[in-house]
Amino acid sequence: MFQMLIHGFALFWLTSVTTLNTDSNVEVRLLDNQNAPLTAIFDMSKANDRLKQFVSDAIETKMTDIENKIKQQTENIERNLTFHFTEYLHGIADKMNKENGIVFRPRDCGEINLKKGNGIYTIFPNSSNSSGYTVFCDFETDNGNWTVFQRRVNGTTDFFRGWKEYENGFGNLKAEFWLGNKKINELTSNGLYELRVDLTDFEGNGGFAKYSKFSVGNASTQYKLEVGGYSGNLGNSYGLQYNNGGKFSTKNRDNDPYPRDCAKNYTGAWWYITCTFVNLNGQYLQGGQSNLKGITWYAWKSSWYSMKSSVMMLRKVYPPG
Ligand SMILES: *[C@@H]1O[C@H](CO)[C@@H](O)[C@H](O)[C@H]1NC(C)=O
Ligand SMILES: *[C@@H]1O[C@H](CO)[C@@H](O)[C@H](O)[C@H]1NC(C)=O
Ligand SMILES: *[C@@H]1O[C@H](CO)[C@@H](O)[C@H](O)[C@H]1NC(C)=O
Ligand SMILES: *[C@@H]1O[C@H](CO)[C@@H](O)[C@H](O)[C@H]1NC(C)=O
Ligand SMILES: *[C@@H]1O[C@H](CO)[C@@H](O)[C@H](O)[C@H]1NC(C)=O
Ligand SMILES: *[C@@H]1O[C@H](CO)[C@@H](O)[C@H](O)[C@H]1NC(C)=O
Ligand SMILES: *[C@@H]1O[C@H](CO)[C@@H](O)[C@H](O)[C@H]1NC(C)=O
Ligand SMILES: [Ca+2]
Repeated sequence: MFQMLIHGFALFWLTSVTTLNTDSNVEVRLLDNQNAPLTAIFDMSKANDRLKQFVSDAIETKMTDIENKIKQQTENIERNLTFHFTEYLHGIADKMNKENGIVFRPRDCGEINLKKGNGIYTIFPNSSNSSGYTVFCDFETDNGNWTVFQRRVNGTTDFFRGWKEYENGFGNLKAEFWLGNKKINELTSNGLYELRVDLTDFEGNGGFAKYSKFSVGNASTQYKLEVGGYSGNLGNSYGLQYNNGGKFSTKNRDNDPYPRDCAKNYTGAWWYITCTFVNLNGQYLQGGQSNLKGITWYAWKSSWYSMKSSVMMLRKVYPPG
C-alpha cells in the first residue's frame, strides 16, 4: 500500500511539477501509469512540498535497500575469499612440511597448528599408528578446538545401525555421521577430555550441555561411558549423567541390564542402562512424537520430542599448572 501511495504521488508530481524543472532522473524511475486515479485525492496546492518529502523518502528507502544488498554481497565475497585463501595457505604449508620432511601429527583438533576455520582435518590420535584419519573440527563454538564425533541435521543418514558400524563409524563428516567408538576411545585416551552437546528444536530454540569429564573405554569394556561435571541449559537430572558407567549397545549387541534390548525399543545405539533419558542416535522423527524412538533429551523437551539437530564434540582439558 505504501508503495502504491509513493507511485501515486510520483505520478502526480510528474504531471504537475515537471514544468518546475526538477530532477528528471527521479521522475522517470518513479513513473507508474497504473496508479493514476490516486492523484485525484490530494490537495493540489500543498502537493509540492509533501511530494518532495515522499519522493525523498522513497529514494532513501531504495538506497537503504541497495546499501544492504551491497553489504550482504561484500560479506559473501569476503567469506568466500577468506575460505579459499586459507585453504590455499594450508595447502602450501602442507607441501612445505612434506618437502622438508616435517611431519606434524596433531592428536586432536586442539593441536592443529594452522586453524583455517571449521572443517575437515587429519589427526593422529594414536602415536603407535602412523596413519591418521580425518575429523571435523569446530573452531568457533565456545572458544573452539572441538573434535566433532556426532552430528544430526536433517535425517539423511540412517543411524539405526549395528555394532560394527558404530565401532568403525559411518556417514559424512560434512553432514551427518558417527565418528566411531574405536576412534572416540582412542581420542579420549590421550588425556582428560570434556564433552559438549548442542541441540536445536524445530521452534528455533537451542541448548547445550557440557561435561567436564568425558571418556569412552576400549572394546573390551564395550565402549563404556564415563561422564560427569555437568554445566549448561539442557538439564542434568534426566540428562546424560544417568548413562555414566553404561556400556554401548546397538540393535545387534545388547549390553544393557534391561530385560529387553534398549537399542531396539529406542531405535538407536547408546550407553543404555534401563534405558535412557538421552537418545541422540535415535531416529530422525522431527518434533513431538508418541514414542521414545527419536533424538531425545528428556530434561530439555521430554522423551517425546525429537530434535532438529544434534552435535556432540570433545576437547582436551588442560588442568591448571
Ligand atoms: C566462491 O568462490 C568459488 C570459486 O572461487 C565459486 O565457484 C563460488 O561460486 C563462490 N561462492 C559464492 C557463494 O560466491
Ligand atoms: C586451543 O588450542 C590452542 C593450541 O592449538 C591453545 O593455545 C588454546 O588455549 C586452546 N583453546 C582452548 C579453549 O582449549
Ligand atoms: C591405524 O589407523 C588407521 C586409521 O584409523 C586404521 O585404518 C588402521 O586399522 C590402524 N592400524 C592398526 C594396526 O590399528
Ligand atoms: C593404537 O594402535 C595400536 C595398533 O597400531 C593398537 O594396538 C592400540 O590399541 C591403539 N591404541 C588405542 C588407545 O586405541
Ligand atoms: C542434509 O544436510 C546436509 C549437510 O548440511 C546437506 O549436504 C544435504 O544436502 C541435506 N539433505 C537434505 C535432503 O536436505
Ligand atoms: C582396555 O581398557 C582397560 C581398562 O582401561 C584396560 O585394562 C585394558 O588393558 C584395555 N585393553 C586393551 C586391549 O587395550
Ligand atoms: C520395549 O518394547 C517392548 C515390546 O515392544 C515393550 O513391551 C516395552 O514396554 C518397551 N519398553 C520400553 C521401556 O519402552
Ligand atoms: Ca538388555
